[in-house]
Amino acid sequence: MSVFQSLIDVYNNRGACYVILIDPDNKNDDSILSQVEMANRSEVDAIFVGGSLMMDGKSNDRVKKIKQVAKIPVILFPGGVNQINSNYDAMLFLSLLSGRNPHYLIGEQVISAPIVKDIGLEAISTGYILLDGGNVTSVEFMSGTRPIPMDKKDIVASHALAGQYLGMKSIYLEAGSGAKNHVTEEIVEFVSNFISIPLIVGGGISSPEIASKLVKVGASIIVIGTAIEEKLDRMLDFAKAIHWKDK
Ligand code: 1GP
Repeated sequence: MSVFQSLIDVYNNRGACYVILIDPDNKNDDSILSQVEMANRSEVDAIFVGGSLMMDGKSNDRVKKIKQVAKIPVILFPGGVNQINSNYDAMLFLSLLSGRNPHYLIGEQVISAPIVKDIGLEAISTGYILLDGGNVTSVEFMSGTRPIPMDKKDIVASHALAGQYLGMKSIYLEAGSGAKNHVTEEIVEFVSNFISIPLIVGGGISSPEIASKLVKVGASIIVIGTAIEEKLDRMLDFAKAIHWKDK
């Protein structure tokens, strides 16, 4: 079974899928393995690994360690083509649909595609939509693209539907890591009713209560990074909120 299918099975059975984001940068060197061990014990369904910038050359070694310890799929959430390697179970094959920078719409993808084929990595085609979470995010700065204002739900939904019609397998609504404002319930509900492919939602989801509201209005996969980075014991609370159909 593909990694993507395993995620679909989880949200079909449990209401939504729970993913944590780990940044394999040197700032997290001491905490990475404890995050993975806690994820193994906390009903996390998959680990996204990625970041906009790596400050040393050891990120691939850290990914290898994550993969050795993880009992759940490890999925690359790439900040760039340089992060692709064979230690992952799959990758989000992203196109930054909300931007008008051709390099992030198709340029990086053309460079990556032959490498992904050579490695044999499962590519999960994903339309990536950046929303304005109230602060300038790394993605906005690094990609040179503007986020969509949070009150423009028609524009957000149109981008998502364009991604679906282009044949993408999922849509990622991103407020940015550490965002002040997460993607609103109103947008999640509107977009999830507008499209018929899975909806990944992340950025600034700071509590299980917020996660619970977002899954109930249609988020298929919730991504949590910052909120559990320094409070590993909250991981299970998020799991209970996200797997909302569990008895
Ligand atoms: C970023 O959606 C993820 O791409 C996670 O964001 O770190 O704010 O949880 P946070």
